Amino acid sequence: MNQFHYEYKMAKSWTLQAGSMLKEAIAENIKVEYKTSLSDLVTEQDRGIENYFIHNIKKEFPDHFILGEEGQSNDREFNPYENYVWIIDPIDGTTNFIHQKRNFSISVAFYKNGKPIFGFIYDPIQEELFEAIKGGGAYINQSKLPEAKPAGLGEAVISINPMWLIPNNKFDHQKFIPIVDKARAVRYLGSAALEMAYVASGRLDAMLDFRLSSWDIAAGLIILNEVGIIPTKVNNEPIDVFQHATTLAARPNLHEELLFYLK
Ligand code: 2AM
Ligand code: CA
Repeated sequence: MNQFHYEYKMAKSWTLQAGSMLKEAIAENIKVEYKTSLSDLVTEQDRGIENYFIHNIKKEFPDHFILGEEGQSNDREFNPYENYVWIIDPIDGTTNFIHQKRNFSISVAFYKNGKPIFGFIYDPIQEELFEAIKGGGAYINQSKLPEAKPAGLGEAVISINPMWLIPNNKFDHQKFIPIVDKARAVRYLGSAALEMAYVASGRLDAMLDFRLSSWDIAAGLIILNEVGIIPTKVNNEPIDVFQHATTLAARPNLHEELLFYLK
């Protein structure tokens, strides 16, 4: 990792700075725009924070590429499996940012030739920085997160996107009935990145979400991996961070138990 120490140091300082900017922004009037529908929101902060990262990355690392949710980097076509790639979600949980002014995060990950190097998920309201360097363990602020322990569904608090619990064209919603029935409790936070960080830190025992994008999961995958949790798609196929994916991240045992109901 020594090789990427400078990238890591810069990424950490940009992420914390971006968090401060978002914290300031929620005290102001947030202007909302719609992307594809009334529930697909974007704000000038989504674009502003993404541009902040793009500006800094291009200045420091001009040969690196950037994948950001708002797509503002204007990178020419590139093969993510053969380059240095920064994967940025400037605000994960934009709806929460607008409505709740909390429960959102900044997700930043750095990959080399398709392989994870490091990732950050920052909740600027709680001032919680989840981070991991591949092979170096995962941390919340300065505290190392322990290896994930097994758990059964009956003692698990799990996060499910409610859209999966109603008839939908992606998945048979009836498969979730026994899961909701048997779980100790079901929650939904609304920031996929934070949900992954919460699974890594034991606040949630599992999270399930659909059709997530690279920027929603890139940092979370690295952090989870460091505590011994390997997220998969809900059909148990491996996740390729550069493709859309359903996501099932759960403690050992619970992952298998959930797959049993989802098959
Ligand atoms: P976002 O806030 O960065 O869009 C709940 O909405 C979770 O699903 C969030 O992490 C959100 O990320 C993600 N998500 C992915 N695609 C989405 C979409 N088309 N509309 C709303 N949320 C989406
Ligand atoms: Ca976003």
